[in-house]
Amino acid sequence: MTTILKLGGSVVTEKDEPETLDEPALDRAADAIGEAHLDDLVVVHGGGSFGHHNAAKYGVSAETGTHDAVGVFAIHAAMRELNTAVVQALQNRGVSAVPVHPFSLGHRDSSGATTLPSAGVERMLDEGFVPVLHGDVVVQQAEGVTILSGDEIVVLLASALSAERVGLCSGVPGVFDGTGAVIERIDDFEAVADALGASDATDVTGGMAAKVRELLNLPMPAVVFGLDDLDAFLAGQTPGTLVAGRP
Ligand code: IP8
Repeated sequence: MTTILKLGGSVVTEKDEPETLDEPALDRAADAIGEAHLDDLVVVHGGGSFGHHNAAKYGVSAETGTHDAVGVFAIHAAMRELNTAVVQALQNRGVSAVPVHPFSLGHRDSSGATTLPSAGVERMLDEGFVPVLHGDVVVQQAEGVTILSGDEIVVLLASALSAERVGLCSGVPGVFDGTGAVIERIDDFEAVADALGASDATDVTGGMAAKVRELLNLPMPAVVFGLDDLDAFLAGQTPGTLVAGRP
């Protein structure tokens, strides 16, 4: 049974401090993953203060690209640094984590449709590894390079690998409604659109609203929850918000 777990950038980094890890949070996440001993686990992590500050600095977003190789490398290098920290935290708990860098794999056409070959990730799973991917830069026709969010990677891989379980460990305990309560289940974007405000920190890929939109495109349900509920998710429970997908 394949599980895809995204660790949000706001979970594993100090989102408002450029290129700063949230080490206690990363340790907690890595402890939970290490203790769960899941077979067929793919981890994807977001950009947090490593990706988004650099993307903003070089004026790159999911839609607006750059041909400035220095900027491309700065964003990618920061994400590799964060990826190394995540892989090492997992390896320290005995998890067979290995890095996978989407910039070297994927590409986009001029409409923004992304191709991300998954055969290598599948082979890694077959060989007992835990691939750890990350939000990254991606080459895009007519734009140079744009941002590929970890959420989009989750959606692409969940479909390609026919994942049974998809979880997004976020900086909040689920998707909030207008009153600040966690919405238990979302079937349709319009029903919750008003309640989903923009992210409060620099986030070039759109915060919770974009996350929910992406997840509603999945052929399987996905679960959005906070770090306190990571153990529960890995144990097979459905904490936080269930986003129904389009089975
Ligand atoms: O935090 C964005 O990934 P996300 C990655 O999953 C970069 O949206 C490079 C900003």
